[in-house]
Amino acid sequence: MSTPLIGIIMGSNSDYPVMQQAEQFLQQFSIPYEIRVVSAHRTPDIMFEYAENARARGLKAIIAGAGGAAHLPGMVAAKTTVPVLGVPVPSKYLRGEDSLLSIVQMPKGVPVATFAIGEAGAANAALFAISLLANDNPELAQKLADFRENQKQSVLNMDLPSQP
Ligand code: RP5
Repeated sequence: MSTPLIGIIMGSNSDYPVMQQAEQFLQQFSIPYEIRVVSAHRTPDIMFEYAENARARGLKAIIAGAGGAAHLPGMVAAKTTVPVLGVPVPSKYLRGEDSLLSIVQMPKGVPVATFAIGEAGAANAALFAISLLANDNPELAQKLADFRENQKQSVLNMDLPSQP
């Protein structure tokens, strides 16, 4: 695989069923990516090293998913100017609302683009990362346009049980 352009990180392998949605979209659009577990509170030094080296390694965006007191995206953003896309992972007791608030309420000056809780957020984070790459890549922009057109067609083809 060529040099990764997008990094997917998550606080635990228990986040993978959600973050897999992001991975699937990067695969579908043939985007070189890497994916790994990086925990803010259990491997803080590795998290900082990952963030500090991200730009020099050629990453164009980092998709960071975490649950609970989800400080991973914010702490990564604190150590890099590569865009960080935060995905709140559903938590056991608060259904991910805690994750969402932890990620979205960044103090002014260090942004984290925050997505929806769960699978939709992971998928949309990947699509957003792809759209960033498409700014400089007309072929990729066309693939995104095709994807949107397919979505449109699937809605136009929707049947309802009571339709005559
Ligand atoms: C966070 O704690 C992870 O992002 C995960 O969502 C949550 C629970 O982690 P595990 O106990 O499943 O490893 O760090």
